Amino acid sequence: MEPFSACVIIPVFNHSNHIEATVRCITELNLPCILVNDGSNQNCSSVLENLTRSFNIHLLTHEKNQGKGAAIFTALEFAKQQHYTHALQIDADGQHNLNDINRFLDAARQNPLALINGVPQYDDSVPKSRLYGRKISTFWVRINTLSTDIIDVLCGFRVYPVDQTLLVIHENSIGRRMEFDLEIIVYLYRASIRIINLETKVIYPADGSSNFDMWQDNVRISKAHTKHFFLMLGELLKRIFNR
Ligand SMILES: Nc1nc2c(ncn2[C@@H]2O[C@H](COP(=O)(O)OP(=O)(O)OP(=O)(O)O)[C@@H](O)[C@H]2O)c(=O)[nH]1
Ligand SMILES: [Mg+2]
Repeated sequence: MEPFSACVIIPVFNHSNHIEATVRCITELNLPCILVNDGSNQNCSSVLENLTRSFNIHLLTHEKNQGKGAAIFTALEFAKQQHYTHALQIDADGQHNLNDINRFLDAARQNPLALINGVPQYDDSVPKSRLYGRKISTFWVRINTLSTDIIDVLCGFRVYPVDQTLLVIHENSIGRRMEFDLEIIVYLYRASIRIINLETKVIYPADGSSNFDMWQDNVRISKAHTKHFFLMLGELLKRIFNR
């Protein structure tokens, strides 16, 4: 069996308030850390540059903003070049529970071919609109996979098996913005990758900011659900006619 070698990947777009604490924690855990500056503004870019002086991290840069999915793709390609077998994805905005990093990596170590998927446990800080949006997404994913195997599709805290994930990205047309999180997990499921759901606390820090565009990102997410609905329908019909 291939040896297990994990890194942490962080897509960053204009999130500078919590990134230092996140990077500090990851490096204290002795984990390699790959940041992708996805065309951030001057202030955030300077904060990220400064981090490379204080910590032993990799900083990759998109000159122009390309989207969260594009940033994760860049990070995964780099992780593969560096021979990491697994990549733990975490957001830059301080929403995720750093104390869960080792628990998620342990699960990946024990199940190296699976995707370890974060299932958010919110406190009262969560905006209601985001909570309802998630419920709708979960409903559609259950229909589109004809299963209840995926408990949440939008959580940015998860561990990818690098080779399997890149293969699925190369073989399919996957959105490069916020719809990436949901599309990649559905495509991995369709490629028979086991999904292991683990609960993790997610908060909305008082000084946090979201780049989630309630209109455009929700339209992208709805389009992705519609696409996967028809893919599911096509496969269902194929199965019925091939009987
Ligand atoms: N929205 C957005 N985020 C990006 C982009 N590129 C990288 N990111 C990073 O992706 C992560 C998630 O972004 P957020 O704006 O917090 O979106 P979210 O966590 O899904 O939404 P909230 O639940 O409202 O916080 C953060 O680490 C961002 O810095 C991009 O083009 N757009
Ligand atoms: Mg966020």
